[in-house]
Amino acid sequence: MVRLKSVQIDILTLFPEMFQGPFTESILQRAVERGLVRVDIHNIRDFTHDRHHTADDYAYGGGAGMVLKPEPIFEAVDKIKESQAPNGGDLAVILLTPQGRLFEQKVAQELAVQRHLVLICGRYEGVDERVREHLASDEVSIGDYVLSGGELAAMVVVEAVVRLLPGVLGSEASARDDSHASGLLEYPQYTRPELYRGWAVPEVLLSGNHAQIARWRRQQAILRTLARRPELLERVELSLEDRQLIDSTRL
Ligand code: 6GU
Repeated sequence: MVRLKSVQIDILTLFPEMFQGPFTESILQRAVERGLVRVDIHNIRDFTHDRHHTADDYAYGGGAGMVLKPEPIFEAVDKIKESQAPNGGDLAVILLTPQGRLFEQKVAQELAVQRHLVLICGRYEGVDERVREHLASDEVSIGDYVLSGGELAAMVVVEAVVRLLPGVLGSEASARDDSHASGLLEYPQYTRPELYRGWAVPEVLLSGNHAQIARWRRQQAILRTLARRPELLERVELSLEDRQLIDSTRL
């Protein structure tokens, strides 16, 4: 068996407790136990030096809302760089912010080849601009809606990235066939019973004809994507047969 090098993920947050539940469940926990990934949560407040552990302050120029101070964030990343560097010291520092680039499967795949990720959870009101300019190598948002902080976004990123790491999922095929992995939504899935409340499983899936099943699934994935997320089709490589199927729905 090939020994897979573990991926290191460090998360900087003001609310470390938020990560307790989600990170001790299911796939992620298993990946950690198998040594495929290591996740360390750091409290930004631990890198403050004043008596009150001040992590935020008023905005210069005025206005409502507090701004995360740069010093504790820079110092936390410095310490991570010093004490770790287990993977050659190359690390991607990602700021979670609604201003970031949209997190899509493509971005998850990009991050999944990194050996060391540092995720900084911003707060909605703001992070000192020098963090973005001089510390973060990337900024990511999980969608066009407002969260109070980057914590849930960081969990989303970790979940999406970790399941792409080699050895994490039971079968490599299940990640490959996922909705969005191919650029298409996933085809319909059925399990037993064959007939439930009068609703039957499509005949083709019981046929044992693997070529026909693959063809049906491709068609279903295309039709479903066309119906629900037509804009996704523009980015997918389509065969002549795929195009004919799409054209036939437009008649
Ligand atoms: Cl990464 N942070 C916050 N605060 N809100 C968001 C987000 C991130 N992504 C979508 N909304």
